[in-house]
Amino acid sequence: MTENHNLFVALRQSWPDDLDRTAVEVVDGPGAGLRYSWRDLDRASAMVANLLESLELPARSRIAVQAEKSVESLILYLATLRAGHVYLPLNTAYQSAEIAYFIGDAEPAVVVCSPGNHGWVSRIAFSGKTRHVFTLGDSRSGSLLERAAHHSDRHVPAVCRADDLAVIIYTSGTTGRSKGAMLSHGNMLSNARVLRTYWDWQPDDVLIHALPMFHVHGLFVAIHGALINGSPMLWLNRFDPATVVSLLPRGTVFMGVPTLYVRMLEDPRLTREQAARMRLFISGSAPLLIETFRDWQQRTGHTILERYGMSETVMLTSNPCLPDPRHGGAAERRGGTVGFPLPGVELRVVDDQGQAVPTGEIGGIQVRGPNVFQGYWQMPGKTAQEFTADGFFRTGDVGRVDAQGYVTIVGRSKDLIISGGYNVYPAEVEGFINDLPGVAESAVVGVPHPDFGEVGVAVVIARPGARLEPGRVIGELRARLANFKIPKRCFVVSELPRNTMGKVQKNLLREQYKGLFA
Ligand code: MLC
Ligand code: AMP
Repeated sequence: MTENHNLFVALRQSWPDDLDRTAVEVVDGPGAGLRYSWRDLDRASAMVANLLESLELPARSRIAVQAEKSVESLILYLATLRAGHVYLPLNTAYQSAEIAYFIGDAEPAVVVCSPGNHGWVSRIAFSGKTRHVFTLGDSRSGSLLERAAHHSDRHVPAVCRADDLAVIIYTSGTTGRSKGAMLSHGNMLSNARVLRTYWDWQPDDVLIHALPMFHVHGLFVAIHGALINGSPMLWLNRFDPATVVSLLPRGTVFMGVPTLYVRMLEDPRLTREQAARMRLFISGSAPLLIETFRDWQQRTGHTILERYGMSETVMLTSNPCLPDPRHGGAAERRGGTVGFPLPGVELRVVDDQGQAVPTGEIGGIQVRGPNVFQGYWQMPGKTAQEFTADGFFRTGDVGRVDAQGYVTIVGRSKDLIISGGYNVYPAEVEGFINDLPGVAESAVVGVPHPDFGEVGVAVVIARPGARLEPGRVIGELRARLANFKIPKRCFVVSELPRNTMGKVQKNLLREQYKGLFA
């Protein structure tokens, strides 16, 4: 018989024998207090999978989802895997121009959106190749669940190969065009299995889940971690530092981007006693400042474990949870580093000619392994460019590996701002600014920010004779772009610094504005 590599099957195998135990307890929002058992997840995902099958979609159809975080959206994710289709999560902050691009590019057969957005989302979807638009609210409302209610709660998972697509995650592009990173069932399963061992998941672990579920961190690292270990989750639809701090005595594992740790440190109730039952705090998606790492250690007695990954590769490196025999039993979680390449991940640091640099020297990070994606959706040229002849993926991150094997990220060769754990590509924002009336040119740069780590600042030149108000520029962008991409400040200037080739010197702008939010 063919082996089934469907990720859902592997996750499901790890659930407890007693399916009536709690799998998810909702802590906030309209469903606060609700408990979902493992049986509930199983039955409800079967019903939604049967609904998807009743639509008689072509195999591996894209199911695009822009819905508020809820346990039902988790169920929809599991149902999509079960039915062998391809899940395409979209940030709830995306506005219509962004959604129109993703739907036009991915051509999903099904779009699921919040009830409040149904009007404009369905207009976009039906003007393309989408045949079905369902709604899903955060209070168990909407047409998706209404329709699923008529379907059986038993379902045999679709048979998938390891390299069959399971998910497409859009990552913004350096040229402004977003690229859909295609991840297979095998990519995600290999990573989930490695992390289960490397982070020493325990039978009695309880995950506090407070991240959004439309990106790799909240969806794959956190949810797969709990589901492949059969561990329950304390579920927050929105991150709130006070709520997480109050939950610490009931949890054992927490995952966050650095902003979450910065905000929790501001809560005076964060103490050693409060965090005494916790086993593991994990940080990633953006650099964790050494001050945050130390403050956390001092306040809670716990050493945050920092790890590094990306949408195209899921997780790549991690500080050790247990002594790592591959590195002489090193057990230290070293602040400022992202730890060791995970078992099975090959990582090398190269110079501009692609030659490996000596230990400790800085260069471009390249990676290879079973976790590395299948390529960019419908961009074979771009995909080919990002891989070396021997199959390593060029991450666009710049770093070094020390003599003990610890990897440190020192920067990025890609022009990328990471704000509160979300990626913002300056070229995309500049494109929108340049389209505004009265704008001749613009440059967007990232500057340090105490809460978000880094935020965008726009520097704009007006057309001759035009008068530009910084506040108006920002106001116009709000209607067009996801809120986290909006520059926090805008300056109208008469010229931009340029090098002899005429290229804008963004390093000088970064230097000039670096103290804005100090
Ligand atoms: C919100 N705002 C942001 C922002 N989030 N500004 C810059 N950067 C951000 N990340 C702004 C809004 O525009 C708004 O501004 C104001 O803050 C309040 O919005 P909000 O939605 O109420 O914010 P809040 O709920 O406080 O959200 C902050 C946050 C959120 C940190 C909780 O951004 C978050 O959940 N980040 C996690 C991102 C994540 O999961 N990344 C993983 C990527 S995967 P205004 O002006 O409109 O009031 C990846 C791979 C890997 O990178 O390795 O993991
Ligand atoms: P994304 O495209 O959203 O998956 O973002 C991936 C990028 O986030 C990586 O290429 C890195 O630049 C960055 N990143 C992830 N984790 C870390 C980390 N621990 N430290 C520094 N940068 C990180």
